[in-house]
Amino acid sequence: MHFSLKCVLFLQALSLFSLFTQGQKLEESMDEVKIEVLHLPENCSPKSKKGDLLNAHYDGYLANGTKFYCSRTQNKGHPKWFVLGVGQVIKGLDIAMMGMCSGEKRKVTIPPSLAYGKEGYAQGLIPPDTTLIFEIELYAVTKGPRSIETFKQIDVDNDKKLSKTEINYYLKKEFEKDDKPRDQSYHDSVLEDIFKKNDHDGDGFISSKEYNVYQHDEL
Ligand SMILES: [Ca+2]
Ligand SMILES: [Ca+2]
Repeated sequence: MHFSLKCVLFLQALSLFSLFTQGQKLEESMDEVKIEVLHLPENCSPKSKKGDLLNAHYDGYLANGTKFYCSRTQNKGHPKWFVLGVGQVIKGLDIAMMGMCSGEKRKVTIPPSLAYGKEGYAQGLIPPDTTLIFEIELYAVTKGPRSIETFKQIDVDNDKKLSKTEINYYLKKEFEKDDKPRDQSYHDSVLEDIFKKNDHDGDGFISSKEYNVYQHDEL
């Protein structure tokens, strides 16, 4: 199969990425993620921790060098946003991206038990028992969307629920912090995505209960 086709197929499958990893039974394993730091900025802080919202590009390779994933070809080349340590990505990536700062680059090797295990993924694109290698470039480490500090910060009128206006304003400020310009349509799609995933009762607000699904902070 031609590489680019493979990539497209995988990207389609990848939209199920978070779904797939949620509820996935991880086997107990002593296998470890191997981390090589390729670039470390002089000022390396803050360092990422569980619950932080990260913005990163990453390329994925099989051990034989075949590239199976490329975040740069997805979503108009915008780096991906995800919450660290909550199963939005495979277990190995959650481990591999801890303690990482903005601007840092890592090459990480993830054993099958912390990736797609015995079953593999995407109809053989990732075969069973495959070790995966990712090259990661981290652009931003921000306080996670699920921290109590962040909730209070977003909830400007202090009514214990987040309106679209409040979140829109917060996102705008966050995006202004890094100097990579983003167009309005990207901004809108992030906002829409946030409500689709979090406003479970559909009332147009994200309540503290809806917000705090990972419960690593008490509201
Ligand atoms: Ca509010
Ligand atoms: Ca709601």
